[in-house]
Amino acid sequence: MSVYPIVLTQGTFKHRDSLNFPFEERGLQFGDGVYEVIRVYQGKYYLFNEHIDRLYRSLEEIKIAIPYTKEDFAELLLELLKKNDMDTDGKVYLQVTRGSAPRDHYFPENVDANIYAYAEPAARNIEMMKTGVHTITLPDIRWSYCHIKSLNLLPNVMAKQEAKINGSFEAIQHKDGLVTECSSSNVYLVKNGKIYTHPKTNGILHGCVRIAVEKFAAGLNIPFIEEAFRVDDIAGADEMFLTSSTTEITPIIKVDQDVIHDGKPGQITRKLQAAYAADANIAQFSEDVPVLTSKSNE
Ligand code: PSZ
Repeated sequence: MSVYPIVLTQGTFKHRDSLNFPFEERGLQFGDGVYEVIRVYQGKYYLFNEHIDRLYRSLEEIKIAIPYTKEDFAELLLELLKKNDMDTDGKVYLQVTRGSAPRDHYFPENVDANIYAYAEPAARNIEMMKTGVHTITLPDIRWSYCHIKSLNLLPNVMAKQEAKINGSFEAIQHKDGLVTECSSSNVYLVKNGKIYTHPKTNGILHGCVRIAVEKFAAGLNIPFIEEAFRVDDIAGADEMFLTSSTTEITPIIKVDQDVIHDGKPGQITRKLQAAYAADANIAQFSEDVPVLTSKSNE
């Protein structure tokens, strides 16, 4: 199955085939909107409030008003899973644009935002999380408001495709030699028992999994340092990993020509993966670290 049949649109539920937005649509013509991707495990949202909070921050930044409180929207998104009897691992994509109106750069007046959300199955990529991934480095050519989860993903798409062409999973982006984030994930470097990652400025998306990782690190007494590392630091890294709602915590074992930690995921990465699984109440897959209970990282 691709997408579950019932989708949420403008506050009501419809069959996915009956959705039709006009071609004069702000999201389509200007990328004038924002989105979220929320992880679902066994039919239950993970880091749900974090995603809702970020959605509302993004909307506020680009001045789109929607007729729902956070609680209303959360209720609708919960209903979406119920209407589809969703009980698998999956994800929900949701998008809000400034609406449908004749093409004009000025914001249209008295036009409703277009809102839709749909659910789809998505298995955890256990193999990738076990073995780790290869990455490349690229200059970060994006705009100055990367904390907004904007629909304008052209630079991200170009970077991700460049990674693929080079036989890699992701592209690590950098500005003036300082690492910001990957094309669709946050990135971290471990050195001497400490985790380093870019501070939560406008230069990166403030990842929901990153919030969780910071919490796990605190529970494990691992220093979490919000300081950008340099591309030059990568060759000497003890471990590296990336995070996103679908890749969870994935080890990075190669960056360009540099092999990280002999090409094997490191112990801190493994501990964080175990903490994630305990927190999300999902299967542990790593045998080389003790299984944590959810209590142990509270
Ligand atoms: O399924 C997918 O392809 C997904 S699910 C989430 C993402 C991709 N990306 C989120 C993201 C991002 O696009 C950028 C530029 N930086 C960081 C992240 C991680 O955000 P969270 O942890 O909220 O998913």
